[in-house]
Amino acid sequence: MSKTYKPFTEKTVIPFVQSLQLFKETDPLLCEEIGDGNLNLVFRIRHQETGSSIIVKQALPYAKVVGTSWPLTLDRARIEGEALKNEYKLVPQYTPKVYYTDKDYAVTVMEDLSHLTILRKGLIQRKNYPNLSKDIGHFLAHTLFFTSDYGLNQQEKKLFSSHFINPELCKITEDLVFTDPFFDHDTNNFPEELRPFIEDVIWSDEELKLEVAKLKRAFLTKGEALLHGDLHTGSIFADETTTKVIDPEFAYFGPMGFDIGAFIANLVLNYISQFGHTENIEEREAYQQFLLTSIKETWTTFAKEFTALWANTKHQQEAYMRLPAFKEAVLDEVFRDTIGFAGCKVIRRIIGLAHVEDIESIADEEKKLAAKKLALQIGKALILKRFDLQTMEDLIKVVEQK
Ligand code: SR1
Ligand code: MG
Repeated sequence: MSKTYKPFTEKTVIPFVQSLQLFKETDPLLCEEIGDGNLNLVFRIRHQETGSSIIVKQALPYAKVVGTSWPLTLDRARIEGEALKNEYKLVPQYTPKVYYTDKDYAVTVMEDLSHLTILRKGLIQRKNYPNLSKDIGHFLAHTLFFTSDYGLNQQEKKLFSSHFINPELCKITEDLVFTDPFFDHDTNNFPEELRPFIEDVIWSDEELKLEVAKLKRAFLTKGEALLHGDLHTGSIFADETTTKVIDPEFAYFGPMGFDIGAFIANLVLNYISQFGHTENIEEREAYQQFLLTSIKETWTTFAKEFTALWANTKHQQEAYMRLPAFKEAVLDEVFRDTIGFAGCKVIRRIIGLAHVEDIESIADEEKKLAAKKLALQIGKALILKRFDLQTMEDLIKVVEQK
């Protein structure tokens, strides 16, 4: 029998976690709602004496960032729970442990990662993340390979993909990433001073629109692997040694390059934002170098790991995998998709509904505007030049030369 959904409050969530036996009834518990994302409630419940804590994430039946006028399926909580469990099976070192899920209450109860920092915030503060790119490259290779037809049996993949039919969240991406920013749409959100630049550089460019249409088509039709679906730097917790990926509620079977491109786009956005965050040129350049190296290493780690998994006959699910040229062809296509999707993701964060703190927190208004223009130029170049670039060094040159 289904239970009745109701959004929890800081008070009502406590008896709920007690009923799960995650804490005792007599435990002194403190609860705080800490959700700062666009969609959900996030409660942290902490034992005041032992300090042990858990997270209860609950989906709201609408998009929090807009309000009740934008209804949104609660099924995304089930999808997130299933995606997290799958990721935990494949890459436990990069995944929070899930303790409990409940699709009626649209709840995921999981490990508290508050000892780590949300990566976006750390990058804005120019924190050091020596393991980040290797960790994310590894995360991407394993989650994508083992849910693709190369690492997962064709029958199992087809059946498994039925758990991740995610039409409403995919529609958000289709609109907010691939469509609205490329037209004068009412969901867009940008300062009026930027309008002439957007009209000139983005909206009036038919060649650009054609390439974005092709990338949107890939997002709509290419069910290569189970994606995280929203792998930006706000979906990652990290410190100098540990990296954890959270929030896969946008998970669906899509093109592998979409996840890789999302992560790279957010490093590019942080790179651009650093022009507005510090006057200290040496410090800025050193950090920007770290970001560019991280972009390169994310791809090289992904490609190396993916190649190793592919070469291991124990994992091979597809007859044509024995052709070395086939792997090269697959990786080449993923590379081009990655760059194109990264370009779309950069542009959507400047013109579209949802922005990033990296850019928005630039204090100087002129520098902020300059950063937005630079981001649009880089995003556009990535989309248009994706078939000319051969390596991530070429992509880095595009970012540096704009
Ligand atoms: C209405 S949701 C806006 C954005 O937030 C999420 O993190 C996704 O990126 C989505 O596009
Ligand atoms: Mg999210």
